[in-house]
Amino acid sequence: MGEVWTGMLVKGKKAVVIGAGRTGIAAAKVLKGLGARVTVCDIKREYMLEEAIRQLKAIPVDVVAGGYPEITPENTDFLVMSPGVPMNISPVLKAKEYGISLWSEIELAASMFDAPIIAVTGTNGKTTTTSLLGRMFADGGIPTIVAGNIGVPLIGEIDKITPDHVVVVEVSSFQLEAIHNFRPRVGIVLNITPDHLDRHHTMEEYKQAKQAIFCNQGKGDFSILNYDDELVKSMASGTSGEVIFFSLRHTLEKGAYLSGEDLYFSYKGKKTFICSRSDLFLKGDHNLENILASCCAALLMGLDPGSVAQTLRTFKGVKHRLQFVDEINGVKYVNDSKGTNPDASIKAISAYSEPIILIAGGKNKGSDFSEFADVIRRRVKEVIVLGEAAPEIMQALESVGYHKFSQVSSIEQAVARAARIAVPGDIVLLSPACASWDMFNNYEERGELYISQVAALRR
Ligand code: UMA
Repeated sequence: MGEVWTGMLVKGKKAVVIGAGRTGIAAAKVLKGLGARVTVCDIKREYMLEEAIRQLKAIPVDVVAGGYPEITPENTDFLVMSPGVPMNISPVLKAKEYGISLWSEIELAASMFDAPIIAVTGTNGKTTTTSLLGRMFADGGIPTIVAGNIGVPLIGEIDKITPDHVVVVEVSSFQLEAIHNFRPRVGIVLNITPDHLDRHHTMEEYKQAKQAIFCNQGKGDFSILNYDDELVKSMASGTSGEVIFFSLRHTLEKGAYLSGEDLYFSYKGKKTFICSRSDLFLKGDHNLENILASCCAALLMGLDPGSVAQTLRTFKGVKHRLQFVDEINGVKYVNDSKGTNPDASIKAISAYSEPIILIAGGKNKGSDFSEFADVIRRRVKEVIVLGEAAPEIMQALESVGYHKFSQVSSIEQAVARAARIAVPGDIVLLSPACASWDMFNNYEERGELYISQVAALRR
């Protein structure tokens, strides 16, 4: 355990982990390994947690299913929160009342190693940026760990991390909500548009959660911000780290930017050419933002610009994000299951000039669909809606005078209908603008089902 570990010694302590998902299981393993007495609890009933319980019993730790244990100072020394668990549940309120310490998994994990952290947040582009940075450092010959909201709990990776590593972590607003000491060497905020308002309630609260990425930064740390996004730009005054911007529209004295068709990085009076836009494998303005932000972090951490440019020539993006699946009878099928809010799906639609058949819908996270509907009206040939949010999306479409939609009840039906109506030259795009949680455990499951249904069209 690293010297930065300033919290309580874990050995012999009673830890309650909330949530028996990927994070909870990984945290339980580590805490048990460190000698803690661990209880994992989850609101889901036992029959819904069969696989998780099997894994937890094998560690072995205690499990409480179908609710939470009563938290008292006698039975709990500290709580560990999974990201998806909100901060207003009874165990958290009790812990606060009794002064029992409360850890978010990301902060607990970060306190256990000494390697520098590059933390990436924002509404959209986090996963692409995190993956790209991981590739840049690995290509630059630096031992690299990529973890966090990207699907790999950081706490499960700590055994692999040495002080020579660079740790690239995708952090969500959920994870940032519960931090106290988390201090990344480099913090990146890509953009902020409405998302997760069912949990954060207002944009101001959502922004505050994102801004927490900088709250412990100081001398020697870098705060990388999007100059073109007013809300993000305004965070510059709220950090003690060195502010570095990136921009698609402005030439900067300090930061990464696009000038004509070329990408540059300026720092300490020196302007460095990175590469031309045409060299980039990833296309689209939204990806250019992710790329410029990544260049800032990579170059500030000492990577060679030639090596960074080489990665940019070959990096192909991430699964479930505008992922080309197949071309069948002249129709291209694209999986953007990771488009879980209207803004992400608007960007997905905007990435194509071909006629689009869009598959959208799922669980709404408190988003408004009016702008999404307006973009659909202008760019989309037909929409196939599904999931809990289908009525809201259809209503938004009708409000903008768009009627070319139909409703189905599954991804299987959606793909079948899309294949029936598509003509050569069309793109069938799954970009739901919603979370997957009404029908699936996560967006990966939704994307995998889409991919398998597209594959079935060939049979
Ligand atoms: N649970 C409770 N009480 C609650 C809420 C949930 O007991 O009030 C239980 C659930 O019943 C479930 C467990 O908590 O069994 C799930 O915990 P979790 O939601 O934290 O899920 P994990 O599997 O641990 O995955 C989490 C992140 N999930 C969320 O933030 C919702 C994953 O991000 C992340 O990859 C993983 O940790 C590893 O760090 C996913 C995500 O959708 C990709 N993130 C959101 C996004 O990107 O928009 C924020």
